[in-house]
Amino acid sequence: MQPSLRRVLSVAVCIGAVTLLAYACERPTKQNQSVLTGDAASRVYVAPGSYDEFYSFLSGGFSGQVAVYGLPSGRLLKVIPVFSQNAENGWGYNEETKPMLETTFGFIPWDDTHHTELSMTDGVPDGRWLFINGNNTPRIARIDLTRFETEEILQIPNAAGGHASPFTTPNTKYIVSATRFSVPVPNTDVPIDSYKQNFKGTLSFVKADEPGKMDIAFQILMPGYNYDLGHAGKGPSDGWFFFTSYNSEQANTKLETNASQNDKDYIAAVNYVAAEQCVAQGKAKAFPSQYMHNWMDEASRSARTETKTSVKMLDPRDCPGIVYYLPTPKSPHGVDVDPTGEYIVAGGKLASVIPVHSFTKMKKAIESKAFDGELSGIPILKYDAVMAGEVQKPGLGPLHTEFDGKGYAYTSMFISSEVVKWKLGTWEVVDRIPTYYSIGHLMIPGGDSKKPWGKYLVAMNKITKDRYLPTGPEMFQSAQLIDISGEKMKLLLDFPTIGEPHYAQALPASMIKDKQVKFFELAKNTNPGVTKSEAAGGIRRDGKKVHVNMIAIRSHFAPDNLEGVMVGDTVYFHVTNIEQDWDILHGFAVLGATNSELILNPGETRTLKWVPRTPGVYPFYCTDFCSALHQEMQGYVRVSAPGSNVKLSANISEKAKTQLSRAQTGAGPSAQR
Ligand code: RUQ
Ligand code: CUA
Repeated sequence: MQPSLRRVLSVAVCIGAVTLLAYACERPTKQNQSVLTGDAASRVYVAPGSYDEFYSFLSGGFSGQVAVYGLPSGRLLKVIPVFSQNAENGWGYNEETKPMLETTFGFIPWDDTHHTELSMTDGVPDGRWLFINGNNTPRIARIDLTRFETEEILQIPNAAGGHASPFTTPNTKYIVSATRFSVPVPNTDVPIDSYKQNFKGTLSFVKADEPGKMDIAFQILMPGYNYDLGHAGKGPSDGWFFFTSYNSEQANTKLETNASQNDKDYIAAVNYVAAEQCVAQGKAKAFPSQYMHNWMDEASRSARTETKTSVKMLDPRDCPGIVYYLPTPKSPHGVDVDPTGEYIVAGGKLASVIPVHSFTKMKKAIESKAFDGELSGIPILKYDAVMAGEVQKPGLGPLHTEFDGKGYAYTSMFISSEVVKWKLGTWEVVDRIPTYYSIGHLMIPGGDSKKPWGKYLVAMNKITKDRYLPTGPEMFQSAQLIDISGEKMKLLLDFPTIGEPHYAQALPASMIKDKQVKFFELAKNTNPGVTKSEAAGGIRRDGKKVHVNMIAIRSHFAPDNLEGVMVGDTVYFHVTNIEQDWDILHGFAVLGATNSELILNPGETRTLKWVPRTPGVYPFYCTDFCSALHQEMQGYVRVSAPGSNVKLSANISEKAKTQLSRAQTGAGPSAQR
């Protein structure tokens, strides 16, 4: 849900909901609350020093990042910078990470992250990677879960609004991305009202099983609708992918009304195994497309970037049998496949029921050609031939569904602000619980996989209103933890969240907590600016560029006095944290720098670019309180007027002198240079 729509709808929503469904936007009564509080407190209490049971990964929405919370406590463990520059640790500001944010549109310091997705093996989260989409400038990022850092970003060409992304196939062979906004493909200058003739959608299948090697395997050219969300089949439906679409009206203005005309829009069911075969048979066309691929080189911890120039584009007309349309009521949003792989659940934002399709019926309907015509060469299956059932009177505004692995489904109802629990197969509603307020996504750990850990559910709410101490016109979004272990859902905890979380993923902490990298090995650091010992530090001029090689260790920088820099120079501080110990970080900041600080992981080199404008003496210091003498961890750079004859020099510490003389007499480990 976009912020503007969110804001417009929110008011209507809560007013509407209060009158329509009195329980929806009410606060619990005092009495209720204390009963709830007593029991709930013990369920979410994680004693100081103890660990949470689950890691949960919430998208940061318009913050562009991912936030990691422990469950059940709701404690914020980390913000992982992805698509937005992060001044807190220099992501996207230092020279090593800037290339990660390069695109064919240039350097982009921000994006809107919507959906987190854990890598899977045989349809179950395996704890290797977390993927996240950039919605505004379509991209997919891979985060390595041994270090909680973004390691790779792939741009998606021929698309705009990478919303139906980054959902995975059961073995993470592919991650998908589909166009939210159809655009001319290739994008050219045409009248906007030529939408119906010129605008197209694309479904991208991205090869994802090898770190550092993400690439577009192929794209499928689709009618110009808005593609919204997707989920892979599993078990019997393995090999298929399902994407919701809306705006089958192909409106290009006032979509609010114009794209809500048709009674049904479509879920596109894609047989990607058949598509792969068509590609192998040469039925895809080489389609000139510029897009960038950025990745972290492991040894230098520096980003690399390459520009690709072509994709393989498949037109369903050239490859019959790869896409079918499942008619689905009223502008469907989410599409979720149950753990058995048989049921495909749609969230028709404006529908009065939750429609569920059957994969078995879909296969039969395809065999018996139970079609209702076709669109751009894509057969439309008959609604009655594919429908498994409809959940009646679920509430208002169904968006997303997750599963507990015990035969129940849980759907978020945006307009009536509640989670509705219903039974797969009988389609009866068995329980409902209000959320505060206007729930978007919901998440059960593993709840989109073959084996959900169906103990908790997290509701991610768009509107917080009166739930926390007020903080001016804008309140944080909020998450609510709900116990789903029993027959009745129980609200346990509220916690505020950064940005606007859309989707989330979670897994048991035991799967990844002992695999964490504690520091990077200095001996293996191949960053061209690395300094591996105090004696190796120094300063070097290369025309108007000055390179400083410096180490950081408790509690000093070496060298720490630099002279001979002139106005007109560009200075690169290559700082290496030579600590080899867990969680011992240093920072680096210099007076007047127009970017952020550096934060240095142990064993890592980071480079700060600095252009001094006036002569003077400029201090630098460590920004991360690392030791008792952290406040002593500082130094100076002297900057002279252009053409000055101050000699370029870097002081050398006593320790470095000893290291050097030992090296000269062969009495110890040699200084590395
Ligand atoms: S979408 S709730 Cu990306 Cu549902 Cu936001
Ligand atoms: Cu190093 Cu503070």
